Amino acid sequence: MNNKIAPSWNKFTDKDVTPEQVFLDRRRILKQLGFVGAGSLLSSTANAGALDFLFGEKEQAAFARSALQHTKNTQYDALYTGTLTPEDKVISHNNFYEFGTAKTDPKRNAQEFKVNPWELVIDGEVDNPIKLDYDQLFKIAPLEERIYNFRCVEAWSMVIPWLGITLADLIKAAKPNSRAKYVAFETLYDPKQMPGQASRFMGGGIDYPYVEGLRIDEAMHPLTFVAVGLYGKTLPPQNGAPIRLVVPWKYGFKSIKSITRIRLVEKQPPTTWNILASNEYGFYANVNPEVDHPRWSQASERRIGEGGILSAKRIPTQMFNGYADEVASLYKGMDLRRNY
Ligand SMILES: Nc1nc2c(c(=O)[nH]1)N[C@H]1C(S)=C(S)[C@@H](COP(=O)(O)O)O[C@H]1N2
Ligand SMILES: [Mo]
Repeated sequence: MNNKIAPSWNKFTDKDVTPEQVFLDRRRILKQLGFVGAGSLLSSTANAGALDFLFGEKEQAAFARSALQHTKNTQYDALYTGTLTPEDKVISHNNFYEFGTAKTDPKRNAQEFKVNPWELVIDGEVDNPIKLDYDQLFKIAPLEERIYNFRCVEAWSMVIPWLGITLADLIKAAKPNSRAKYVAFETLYDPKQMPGQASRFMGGGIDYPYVEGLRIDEAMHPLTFVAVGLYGKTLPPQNGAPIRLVVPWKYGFKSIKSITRIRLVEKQPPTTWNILASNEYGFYANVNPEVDHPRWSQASERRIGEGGILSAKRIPTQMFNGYADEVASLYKGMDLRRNY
């Protein structure tokens, strides 16, 4: 469809130093200038106005996150590599093209995003189609914390403590029937709130809404997670509030954010990055160090938040992102070079 438009992340491959490595955090600048201490300065309109040269108005209206009750599921802890990525990195280095294509855009542009009220519909090949409102998203099953490796196709990675439930628990509530062979996901479509949907340039040439899909056995796998939080609190909008997918053995673009619809279907559904550049991004998108992206190697990755300014600490990328023992059997007999 849009094969002639080069995906915007051409410009943002791992060769680039991320802006947050180069610029001091603005809060820290404020601190150094003596503005911050109590944090109360920012609630005064007069002072906030005086600080506009450092803080955009939107950044002053920081999205409120709530603590979430949860238990820790340590079952998969042996599979993550290295140490947790600091929270401030997880919530400031993002891909969420609905809010802009640069890594710092989502945090800057999403702070006023409204997640409540929300409606998530689960329908299609199911016996019990359901609609969940905002509060119900947190009550389908007890919330667990799971620490997972997270690997973007651009060859950067993080280790993130997510809060959520299995996708299987969510989907079972709708009672899929025997024709349900795939699961199709859709992100909210709301150009008034999502500037990348209102401008083809700002949105990286994607035809919105962003869509993703899984085979039913991938969707029902116990590793496949839907997150409603991270680091103990509800998700910030830049990470996909109020609810997003997390498939730890696949490249990050499969982990669709701010989901409004989950549809059980018979046929393999279209997926956003495959539509944009089918020779570069497949339906499966399993992390595989032996199958390079046409324009860069997938053999290693850069850990966000490790290695300090300008030093690009790289670690080897693992087959299925470290989850091969859990998921390799799903792909038995498949040619992983063809089904990238
Ligand atoms: N709706 C939507 N979901 C999305 C994206 C996006 O642009 N829009 N980007 C994907 C990509 S490429 C990655 S790497 C992850 C990034 O998740 P994070 O910002 O929470 O690290 O979100 C994925 N989900
Ligand atoms: Mo990504």
